[in-house]
Amino acid sequence: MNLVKRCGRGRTGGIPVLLAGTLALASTLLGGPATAAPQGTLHELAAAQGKYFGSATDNPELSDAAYAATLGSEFGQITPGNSMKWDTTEPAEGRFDFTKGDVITDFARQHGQTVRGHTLVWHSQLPGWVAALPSSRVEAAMTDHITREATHYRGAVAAWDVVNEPFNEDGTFRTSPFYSAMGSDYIATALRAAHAADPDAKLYLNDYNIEGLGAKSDAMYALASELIDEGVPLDGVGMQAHLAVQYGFPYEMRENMRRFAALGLDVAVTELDVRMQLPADAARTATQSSYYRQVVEACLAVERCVGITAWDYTDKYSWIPNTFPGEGSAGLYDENLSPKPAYAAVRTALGGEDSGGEPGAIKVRYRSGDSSAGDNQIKPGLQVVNTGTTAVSLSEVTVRYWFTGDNGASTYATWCDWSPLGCATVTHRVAAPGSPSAGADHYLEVGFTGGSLAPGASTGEIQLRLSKTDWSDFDESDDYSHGSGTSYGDTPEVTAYVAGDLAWGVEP
Ligand code: 9MR
Repeated sequence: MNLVKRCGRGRTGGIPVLLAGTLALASTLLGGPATAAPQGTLHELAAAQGKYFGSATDNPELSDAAYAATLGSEFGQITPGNSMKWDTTEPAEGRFDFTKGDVITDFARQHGQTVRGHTLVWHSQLPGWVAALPSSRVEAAMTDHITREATHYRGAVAAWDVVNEPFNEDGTFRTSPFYSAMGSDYIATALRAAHAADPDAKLYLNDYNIEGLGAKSDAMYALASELIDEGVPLDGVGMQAHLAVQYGFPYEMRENMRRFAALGLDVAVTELDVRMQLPADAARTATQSSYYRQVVEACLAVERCVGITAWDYTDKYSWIPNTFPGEGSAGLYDENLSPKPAYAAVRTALGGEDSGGEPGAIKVRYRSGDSSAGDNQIKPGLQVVNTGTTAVSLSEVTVRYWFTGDNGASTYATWCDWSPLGCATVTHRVAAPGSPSAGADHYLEVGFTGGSLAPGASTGEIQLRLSKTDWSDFDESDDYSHGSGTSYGDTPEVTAYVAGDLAWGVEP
């Protein structure tokens, strides 16, 4: 059941914003524990934070009942991947066909979703007749196209990608029939025509590789500033966010969003996916989850970021394998429509529980690898086990083994002697808590550079070792986490954390 009622068009991007805090309130009214993370769909979780969470879709996919069910229930916003593009809506000059787009807006209406219209002016998926026009006729053709389409969808489309992908990678304007005919003025002309046709729609410029700071986003920033100065109707900038694990996360995404917001613009993540080289392995999957999480965190951190749209939500209908041979697995759901670790990461980032119930359900098993509790080394053996029903991203997991330094140097050396994951993926260091407690004035902190732990899976034994740099002896017998058992057992005195939150054990 959808607990949240949608209100009318909100200030934020013209996309109806769900009542922030409604979920928290409902949970309190229903007697839920005050600390419990909210349940709900991705969109409900986003809406509780004043954002939407949406997905692209396309007409052929809607006949897939299982696909359509999740599209209709989990997402509060949809974008037609193809059905509102020029080649579909005006395949021949003056012959308009809105049939496919209407199917999308009908679906949205039936499911209480908002629609981002995509896209009015784009160099691609442009019918041949536009490119064949003499320059002198391009402006009229463009304004006519915009006027007819934006008028048709008035009231059904909350925000338009008026101009899509106007820039080259180096920040110069991309050549297109529109640029060739009108220079960069075509952008202001297009925005004015869209505003005249639908004064209530929020009007966006949309592009890829503008998520981080860089030459291309600088160009978009300069263009947006200029349009605003000239009083051109521009409401927002769409960052497509077609990310890839092999290319790194966009540089300073949050800061980049903030500078557009400071111009008085909304920002939307419009086409999010995170592709990888196939086959997907644990490390790539974990990196993907972390990219999805970081996008959500960036959007949550910037008030004018109105929402996020996945392009599309499932690998079953992703555009990636056709365009990037050998790459894929870019979506939140797999080809069988099952949520992937990235889905859990997004839920968690939105403030929800993962679908396993417990946020990052893990436990630690420990044994002492030490024959003597009074020598100059401590040798814990640790295993982290996923006790939940969804994968846990190991890069978010840390484990603390608590001990006392006793007398002698207070600097330490640490080693990973063996791990089936490879010691290169295991990080280790000694740190001191803010205030020492009995048996615990230091802890050995163990982490992971990447990887993913499937439900029920264990990291296997990680053999660790630490000493003081002056090699003086320890007295381990009073250490909080120390045990003398030489076979593995669940050990709450060795604590574990997911994304910094205590997930296992009892701290000293
Ligand atoms: O998802 C769309 C895919 O089905 C089409 O084949 C493709 C053709 O260019 O366009 C895809 O969507 C694009 C979007 O309109 C603009 N940004 C890039 C997207 C991926 O190509």
